Amino acid sequence: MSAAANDRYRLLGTLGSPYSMKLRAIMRYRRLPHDWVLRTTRNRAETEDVKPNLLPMLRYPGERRYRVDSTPLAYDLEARHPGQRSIIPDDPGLAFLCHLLEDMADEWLTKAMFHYRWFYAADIDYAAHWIADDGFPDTRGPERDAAAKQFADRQIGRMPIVGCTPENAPVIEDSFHRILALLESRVSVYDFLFGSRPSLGDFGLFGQLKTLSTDPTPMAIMRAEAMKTESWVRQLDDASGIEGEWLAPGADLPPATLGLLQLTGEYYLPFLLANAAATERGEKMFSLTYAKGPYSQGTFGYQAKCLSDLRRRFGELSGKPGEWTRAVLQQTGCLPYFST
Ligand SMILES: N[C@@H](CCC(=O)N[C@@H](CS)C(=O)NCC(=O)O)C(=O)O
Repeated sequence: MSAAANDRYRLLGTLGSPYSMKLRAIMRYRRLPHDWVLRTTRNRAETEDVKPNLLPMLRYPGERRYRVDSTPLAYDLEARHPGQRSIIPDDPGLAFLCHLLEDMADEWLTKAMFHYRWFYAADIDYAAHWIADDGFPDTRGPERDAAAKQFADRQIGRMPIVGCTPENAPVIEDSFHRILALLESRVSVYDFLFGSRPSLGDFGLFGQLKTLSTDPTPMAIMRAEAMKTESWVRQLDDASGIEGEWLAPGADLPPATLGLLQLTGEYYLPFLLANAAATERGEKMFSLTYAKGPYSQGTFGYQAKCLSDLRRRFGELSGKPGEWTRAVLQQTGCLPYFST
C-alpha cells in the first residue's frame, strides 16, 4: 500500500529528542505500525501550525492533524489498542507508581539531560552538530557550524527557565549519579521496574537516558558507573521481541524501584510542591534546599499541573491497591506530598 494511503501512525521527531525516543520505543514495543520520520527543514512546513510546537508529533492513521505530548499520547494509545502489549500495569497501585516514576523521569531527570548537554563545552559542540545534522540536512561546512551555533545559543539561553543553572548543577548531577546507581542494580534485557516487561515508567527513564548515553560527558559517566544501564538503554530502544509479566499485585517491589521512589520523594516531589506553592502565591521564582545544596528556578505552570494530576490519580485509588500504595509511599518518603 502506498504511503499516501495514510493507514499507519506517522511519528515525527528527532534522534536527539528524549521524548521522541521515548514515544518511538513505546510504539515499537507495542508493535503499533508506524513510520518514523525525522523532522527536518524539508518537512517543517507540514507542522508549522501545530500548537504547542513540540517534538515528538504523532499523526493517527486516517487523520490529518498532529498531536503532541508523549504522556497523554501514551495513554491515548492504550485506549486505542487495549490489551495489546500494554505498558500500564493492570494493578491500579502499580499503575500509579509507574506513572509517578514516569513523571519524575520526564520532569526531573530531563534536567540532567539538558544540563549536561548545554553546560560543558564538549557536549555543546557535539550535541549542536548532531542536532544540525538531523534537523538541517542540507547544511555542510560553515553553514552546518552556523546552524549548530544558532541552535546551541537558543538552548543555552533557555537553561535558567528549566533550572539548569551553575548554582543548581550539584543537585542535578547528584541525582543523575544516584538514578544510575539504582538502575544498575536492577535492569537487564528481562528486568524492568514493575516486572519482566517494560512499563511507561521504564520508557520515561529510557527517553532521557538515551540522550544522556550519547552526549559525551554523561556517556562517559554512564560507561564508568553504570554500563549495564547503558546496555539496557540500547536494548529498550526496540523491545518488540520482549514478552514478560507484571509483578503480582502486593508483591515486594524490586529494591531499585523502591530506591527510585525514595529519590522521587527526596528530589522531585519537594520540587513540585515548592513550584505549586509559589505558583499559587503568584510568585515568579521558587527555591528549596537539598542535602547537596540549594536549588531555585522560575515557576512552571505545566509542572503545577503535574502535581495536581498526581494527587488526583492517588485520590482515585481505593480498597487494597489504595492501602498498599499508601504503605509504599509512606515507606519511601513520598506520602506527605499526597496527604494534604
Ligand atoms: N511534555 C512533552 C515535552 C516535549 C518537549 O519538550 N520536546 C522538546 C524536544 S525533546 C521540544 O520540542 N522543545 C521545543 C523546541 O525544541 O523547540 C512531551 O512529553 O512530549
